[in-house]
Amino acid sequence: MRIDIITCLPQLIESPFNHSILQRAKIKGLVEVILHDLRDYTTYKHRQIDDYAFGGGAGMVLMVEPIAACIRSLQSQRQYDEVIYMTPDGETFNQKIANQLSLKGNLIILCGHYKGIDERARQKFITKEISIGDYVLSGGELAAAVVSDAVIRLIPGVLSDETSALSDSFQDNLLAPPVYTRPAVFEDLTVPEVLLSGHEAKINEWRFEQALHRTQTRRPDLLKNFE
Ligand code: 6GU
Repeated sequence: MRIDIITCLPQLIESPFNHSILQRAKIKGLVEVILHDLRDYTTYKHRQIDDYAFGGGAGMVLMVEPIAACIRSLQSQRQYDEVIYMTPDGETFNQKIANQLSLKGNLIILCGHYKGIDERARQKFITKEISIGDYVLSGGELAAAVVSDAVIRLIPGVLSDETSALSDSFQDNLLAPPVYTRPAVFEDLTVPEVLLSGHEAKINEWRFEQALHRTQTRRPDLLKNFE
């Protein structure tokens, strides 16, 4: 998979891709993440990429031309499956959308900033609009990193069997069960006996019951989608 991220603040999203699982995915050649600085695509003086909103109002709007130039330059080099715009008024991101995106080959993710982007950029280029939840961020960069992380870890080969995405919370609309490691006794707290038993069937049954109980008590809304 190849993900091209367009932003006016590339430094803001560099780090998440250079550590841990996402870094390993890059080194293994399973994903390429390329950051593009929108300012490299403007023809305005002083690398300007935003301007006042027509009709007035507070806040600057990203101009359509640098966005068009950047997306067209990328699209002239390869086919993209989706051109995603990160915006609080997009579809709320979830595991199902992550699963769908993980099957794609090439993605463009455009990060908005300031008061948003010129509506005509959305009309002409954007195929999918994603929000990561009902709260407002200063820009789309952190949201783009969240979406990329959720998608990349689902690409076959990125996770080992041990960390398999199949046992994640939400993958089957159940929250994950509690987990324990050494020591078996910490102060007044012990590890549930069954986990020390070595009885795999019983352990799996216990984990499923715990997952179900957690979901019932914390996120009963998920159970109506339970498969
Ligand atoms: Cl994608 N962008 C911004 N600016 N705020 C958000 C968001 C995106 N998703 C939730 N809040």
